[in-house]
Parts: sequence; C-alpha cells; structure tokens
Amino acid sequence: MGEVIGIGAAPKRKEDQRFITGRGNYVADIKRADMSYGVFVRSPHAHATIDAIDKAPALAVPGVVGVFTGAEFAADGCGTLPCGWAITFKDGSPMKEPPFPALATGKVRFVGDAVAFVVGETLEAATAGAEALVVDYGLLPVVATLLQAAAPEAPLLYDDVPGNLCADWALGDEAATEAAFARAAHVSHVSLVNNRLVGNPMEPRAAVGEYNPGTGQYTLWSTSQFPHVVRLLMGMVLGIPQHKLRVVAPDVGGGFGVKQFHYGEEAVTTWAAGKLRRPVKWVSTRSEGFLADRHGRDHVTEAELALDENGKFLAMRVHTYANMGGYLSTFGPNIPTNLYGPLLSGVYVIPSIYCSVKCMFTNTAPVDAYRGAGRPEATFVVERLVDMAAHDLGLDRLEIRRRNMIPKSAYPYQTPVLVEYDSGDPLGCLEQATIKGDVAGFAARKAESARAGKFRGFGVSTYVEACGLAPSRFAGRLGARGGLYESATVRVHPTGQVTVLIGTHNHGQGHETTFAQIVSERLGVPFENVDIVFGDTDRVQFGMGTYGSRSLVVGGSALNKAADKVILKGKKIAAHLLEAAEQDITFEAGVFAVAGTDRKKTIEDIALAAYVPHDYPLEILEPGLEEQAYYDPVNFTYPGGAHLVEVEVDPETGVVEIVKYTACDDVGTVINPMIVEGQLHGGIVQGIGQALYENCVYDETSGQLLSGSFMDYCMPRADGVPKMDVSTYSTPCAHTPMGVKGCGEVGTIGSPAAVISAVVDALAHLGITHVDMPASPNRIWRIIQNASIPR
Ligand code: MCN
Repeated sequence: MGEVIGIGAAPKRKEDQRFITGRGNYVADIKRADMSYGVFVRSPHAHATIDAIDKAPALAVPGVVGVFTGAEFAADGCGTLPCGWAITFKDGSPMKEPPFPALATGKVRFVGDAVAFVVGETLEAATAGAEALVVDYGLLPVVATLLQAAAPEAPLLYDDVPGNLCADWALGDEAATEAAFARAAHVSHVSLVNNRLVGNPMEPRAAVGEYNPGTGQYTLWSTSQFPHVVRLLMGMVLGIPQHKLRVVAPDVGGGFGVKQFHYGEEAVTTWAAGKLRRPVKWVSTRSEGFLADRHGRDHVTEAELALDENGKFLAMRVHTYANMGGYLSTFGPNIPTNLYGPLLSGVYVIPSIYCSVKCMFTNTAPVDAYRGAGRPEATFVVERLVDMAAHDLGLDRLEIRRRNMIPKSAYPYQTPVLVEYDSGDPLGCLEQATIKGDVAGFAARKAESARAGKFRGFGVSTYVEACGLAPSRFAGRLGARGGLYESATVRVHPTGQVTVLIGTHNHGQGHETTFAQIVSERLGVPFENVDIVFGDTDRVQFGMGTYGSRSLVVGGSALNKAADKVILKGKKIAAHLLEAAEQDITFEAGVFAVAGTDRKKTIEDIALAAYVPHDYPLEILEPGLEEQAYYDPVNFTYPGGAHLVEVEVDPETGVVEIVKYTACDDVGTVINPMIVEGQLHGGIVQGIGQALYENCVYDETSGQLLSGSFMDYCMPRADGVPKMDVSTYSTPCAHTPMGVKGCGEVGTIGSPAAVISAVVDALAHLGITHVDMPASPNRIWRIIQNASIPR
C-alpha cells in the first residue's frame, strides 16, 4: 500500500523512470507499417518569386513516391495557416493578415520557407529527391531587419501591406502620459534591442501522418504542446472533420514555446499521407529547426521614464518595433502587444503609461512565443529604465526600487495598463533576496575581484508576470479568436486507483508528478495509484495545452474542481450506504464518515459500490465514479520576484562570468518545491542565455541566417552557469482554488535584466550606462576598448 504524497511534498518525478531508462516514446520513435519518409524543400532565398517547379528530376530518383507543392495543396481545397489572435491598429482598424500557406505559393518570404515536400521509401531516397527538385526563383529585394522594414521606400513583402506594417498597436492613456512628462523634474531614456532567439528544444520537431481509407480516419503524431488545438486548426486547414482526425503528442522533448503553434509541416505531412494512402514521417534536422522553427523576441525599443524631484515615478512612454517575420504565426501578433504592454508597470506605482508597438513584416522566420513571451521583453524595458533613472539621479538601484514599489497593502492593485494584480509583495521578495544574496558584502567581494584584475558588478531585476493563460473574458477583449479554459477528468476505478485525463501537455514540467500529488492529497489515495493521461485527442476531452505557465493554474484548478465533484458524488453514495443524511457525511484523508460516529467507508469501498451497484441508489445516482470539470480563471495570476546577480568581467578578453546568482520568486502556493526549483533553474539559464550568449542574426543584404548552427549560435552550458541560490516567497493567488501561481517562465523573465544590470555596473567606472544583449566577449571587449573614460 503506497502512501499519500500531497501538496508541498517533493517526491521524485514519476515520469523520469521511463526517460532515464530509455523508455520514452517520442514522435521519431514511431514506426507504422509501410511507412514512408518526407523531406521539405526549403527556399534558399529570403525573398523571391517562385517562377517554376520542375518535379520530374525528383520523381525520377529511385524510391521517391511523391512530390507535393503548394499549388497542389491549394488545388485540393486546403487552406492557409490561421492566426489565433486579431490585434488592431490604434484607430481600431484590423491588423493586416496576409495568408500563411503551409507550402509557399507564388513567393517565398524567408530562407527556410517550405516550397515542396518530397516523400520516399526511405529517408535517403526522399533526401536525394529533394536535392534533385528544380525550383526557379526570381530574386526580390530583401528586408532583413526591423529598421530596414520600417524605412521609407522599404521593399514590401506584401503588395497590400503598406510600410510592411501588420499593425500599429497602442495601450494606455497617451494624453495623461504626455501631461506627466511635461511636468516631470527629470526624464530618463533608454534605447535598446531585445535580441532575437531560437528556442532549440532538445528534441527537434517531428510529425507522422497516417490515413486509414477504410474508416476515413486521419492520425497525426506531432511534437506539439497542444494537440487538441492542432486538431482544431489543422482540421480547418485540411477540411477534415474533427471526429475523423486524431492528434497525438506523445513524449515531447522540451518545447519552450516553439511547439505551441500549428505548423505547416503538420498539415502537409498529414495531407500527403492521405494522398499516398500510406504513413509519412518527417523529422526536422537541427539546421531546419534554426531556419524554420518559430523564433522569439526581436524588438527595438525607445523608452522614457518621467520622475519627480524625489525620484518617484510619474509616467512611462514606450515605443517598440516588433518583428513578426515573414508571416503571422499562431500567436505572433499577441506576443509583443498583449503579453508586453500590460506588464510595463512592473512592480511599480507608475500613474500613467503609454505604449505603442509597430508589428513589422520582414524576410525572416515567423516570430512567436518563446519562454516568457513578451514578459521578459517588458521586464527588460522597465528594469533598464529604472537602472538608468537611478544612474541619472545618483540614487542607489535598490533604493529607487524600494521607493517606487507597490506596497503589499495596495493589493489588489490596478495598473494603468489594463491588468489588476490580485496579490504580491515585491518589497518582501526584494528584502529576502537582498539578505540571502549578502548585498552588504558586495563591496568587499568587488575589491577582491579588483585585486585579481577583474571588474565586478552587482545587478538587480524585480519583475511581475501575468500567466495562467486563460481568462477567456480577458482573452476575448484582447483579440483571441477563442476562449482559454482547461479541462480535467478524474476517473476513480472500481478498485480505487485513479486515472486523470487532462488537456494540458507535459513536456518536461513534471505534471505526471505534481498533478498526482494534487489528486493524492484531495482524494486521500496513494500517490503511486494516480496516473496522468494527456496528449491524445482520442483519449482526453478537449483541452488547450501547455504554454504561458498555465498548466497548474488552469489545468491543476480544473483537476481540483473535478476532485471536488468526485468527493461530492462519493458523499451521496456514502450517505446511502451508511444510512445517513448526505449533509452529515464528512470526507477526510480518503475516508467518508458519518459526523460524530465511527461509521465510515473508504474511498475504495465507495468506488467499488459505485461500479458494482449492489445496494446502490440507482434511482438517484448513475453508477461510476468519474467526474469532469472545466476551469476558466477570473484573472491571470501574477508571480513576481527579485533576482540579484554578481558578475566578473575580464577586461583582457571581455568574458563575463556570473559569479553569484540569488533569486527569490513568488509563485504562490507551491505544489512540489523540487520541481519549482528545477523550473526556476531552467528558466534562469535561458535568461542567462539571452543576456550573455544567444543571438539570432540575419545578413542585412541577403537575409541569410548567419547563426544557423550551434557553431554560430551560442547556447548556455553548465560551465557558464553558477550555482544558484533560488528561494520562494509566497503570497497565495487570491482567486485560484489552491492559491497557486505559475512558475514555468519566471526564471526567464527575471534574469536577463539582472544580468545586464550587473554587466553595466561592472563597466560603470568606464562611463558605460547600457549594454545590449548578448553581452558577448566580443561586444564587451569592444566597449572596454572604446570607452570614453579609459580603464
Ligand atoms: N508548480 C508547482 N507549484 C507552483 C507552480 C508550478 O509545483 N506554484 C509545478 C506545476 O505543477 C508543474 C510545473 O511546476 O509541474 C510548471 O508549472 P506551470 O508554471 O503551470 O507551467 P506549465 O506546466 O504550464 O509549463 C509551461 C512553462 C512554459 S510556458 C515554458 S515555455 C516552459 C516551462 O514551462 N517550457 C519547458 N518549463 C519547461 N520545462 C521543461 N523541462 N521543458 C520545457 O519545454
């Protein structure tokens, strides 16, 4: 008999048993009878017309069984890839939404745009066929960067999208902000770039499509974070009714946002399987991933903060250019607008904020969500501005923050940019981090570094996040083309074990463990007796998937609600079996009892009675002990925290080493502290990656991807990451049933600004006030060489 392991415990992750023993089942592992293999032919040009495609040489390659183009896809009645959000221009007019074909037709718009799909008996045959295919391109002028796209007379990606402008979006009260700036004693300014990133999950994307002509049933196995949404969107694209389409996302080796979109490769692989009447497998190479996965970030921003004579914030003004890439991805326009503007108040009282975002088309891969999605960008703007204001006014960076933070007593706190924070205590987080990070000892450590010839810097970032994506009501107001709830079914078997069917998707976050903890505690059943099922549209009721740190807040709350319903039904059965009134039945630790008596039944007794209805109130209760619940929160949850960083800069080489990292994060009630710590570690490392190493760069003339491999795109590695001191500080969420807030992205949100704050501090004696990311050795060495104040 196993034990109950509930909320707050830290059992080892259930799922790791299969991963560390090589028993995971990934899409690339899937084998089907008579399976064929597909390879995408991708554009080598950033912007060109497709003048002709000669399939004959590819079809002549032995073993090639099919060559498919965008023209055939369209001629078959298939549609283009839908965008899930509709933002508007400032004047309310709709965004420009050009079609996004799964296989390009007429034109290609980025290097890596899929032009054809070649299928062979073997991967080798398909690869040879793809190489043999002849595509005639007519080269067009290229727009590779945001500023090129916005330049007057810039070449256009779409004839009907003037100025390459998808939308000129705005949020906040412009007039009030202008008035506050007019009366400000001081204005601080930053001009910054939020560097473009490639997600690079360990497992590249993959798809296997299958068609059964006997039943008309299509199946897609995909590396997806949201199989039900893929079924919905792909059903629309291919015209397949939902009941004839099954989407399975089995074990997925990391997503980080990259796998939360409906990709053309999914639709084409499934469609080709139907045309060929045989299964087709496509597995992305790492190089393809660099070219054709959705990218993240890529902003250029001018921002200003108005302050009074006491260093109190009066207003903030932010103007951002955000890159959409060549097409609008599933959530593309939502990320730099709705997930960015509303976070610009940070953890501060800022009476007026105005933000405008120009979403631009460029000849680059589509840009969409990458861990944090919009919120790291917002935090970077706010925190760089606050550091700059401290510098300009000669204030301590911690002091200016303390002076302007929202006090705990002011929660719930309505910001001037739409959102209302339900709970939080930024000052409490900062104080805990300050103590744990031994800020008082920094001066001595700096002197010691100086003796070793290193510049030591201290950096700070405080942040707030909006996560737990749903609030359908909110999403609707923000332009979502659908609501965002989550669903869970709790199935108590006749012998008392439990299967949970949930609409979220576990691809590294430990749901099989933490969700089992919730059920174990709520129903008083052994932890080992709970299995979590997800990722298969034929097994699980509709669900929205995993992204936006929503799984616990929304999915876990649905699970909690379904457990409530199980308990309620259990009480009815117990009342009958124990011959008592329903309101007299209590439930605790897996036991239903008549209050004040020793008459009781275990949950196992009740489950058996529910399924084997002897002496059971069939006339008032249906048999079975299985309940389903949907949960749609009333608000986002707002995790927050403070990150403190110390770096050493080697002036000879420009290398930045992080020598001390202290994080204090408020994620509300913690279900599993070990998993939360792991999530924080992972998130922080990705933020360090953005701050110090990673940069996705396109050639400005040709639009070629210059950082298309791990030789050119530097990922953070263990040797670049210090031992971190990570702790939590809990203010429970006021509206989620368990008081939980999300934790999956917080590390990525807090860290980049903290690292850059430390790098700038290390170079402050050279007159440096800002450093763009990534703070690579090359960049830092040049900054030191060119510093106006010699070292
Ligand atoms: N948790 C907890 N207590 C809390 C908050 C969360 O115990 N107060 C647990 C949850 O139950 C869950 C895990 O921590 O097991 C993460 O929960 P949550 O914050 O709900 O985030 P999601 O599960 O929705 O995961 C999404 C989030 C995002 S948006 C990205 S991107 C990301 C991330 O998670 N991608 C990841 N973490 C990742 N981790 C891995 N290994 N791989 C990815 O692709």
